[in-house]
Amino acid sequence: MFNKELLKLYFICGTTTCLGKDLYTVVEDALKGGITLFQFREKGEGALEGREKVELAIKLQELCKKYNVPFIVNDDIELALEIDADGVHVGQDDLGVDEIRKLMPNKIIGLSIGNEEEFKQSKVEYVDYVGVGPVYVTQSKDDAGGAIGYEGLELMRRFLPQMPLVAIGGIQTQHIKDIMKTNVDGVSIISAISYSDNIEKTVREMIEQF
Ligand code: TZP
Ligand code: MG
Repeated sequence: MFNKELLKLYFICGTTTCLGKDLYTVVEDALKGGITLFQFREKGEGALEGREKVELAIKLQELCKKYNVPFIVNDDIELALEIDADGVHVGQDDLGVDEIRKLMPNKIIGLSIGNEEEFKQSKVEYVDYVGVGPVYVTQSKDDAGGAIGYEGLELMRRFLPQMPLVAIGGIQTQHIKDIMKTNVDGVSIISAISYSDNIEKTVREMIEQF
């Protein structure tokens, strides 16, 4: 059974979304601050590929293990299988979650759903949690759909009353209290954490909002 408490403060990052800082240090500081889940999302221009990507993933996975925080891989099912990651997160255009479930019967599978149409085409019975957004406009994902606001989060909660849900997209510390009123289980964040000058402190302040 997936523990939805893990979704509380879900940090997502890769080498292209941390202003050129050292990703290992960024993740270590976020872990020290108290993130509850980490997703390695290595994509976009200049993203690592091949062995470099695998080796960094293994280092980050070992780091997360030290803090007892599960390590999720974005999109790259092959990588997740190769390093025995705790799970994967995929979007609507990736390999179907029914197929992924066959490949990883006991791992965490997360799926992004942005609107009603995507909800209708999603095989949610195969997933452990759903990422819902973007709540606000975001610079961190080129193909993110339009901002869905709190109404979008509330709508997804009506569609999926029992599903662990995590809000995503443009979320800053000061939004967390209001977002949690929509009955999602947590927030997932890239830039408000990775761009911070004091990541550990920022993460602590976020945790205090719950
Ligand atoms: N999926 C929907 S919005 C988004 C992803 C990966 C980007 C979130 O990044 P940020 O910087 O927290 O807005
Ligand atoms: Mg994807």
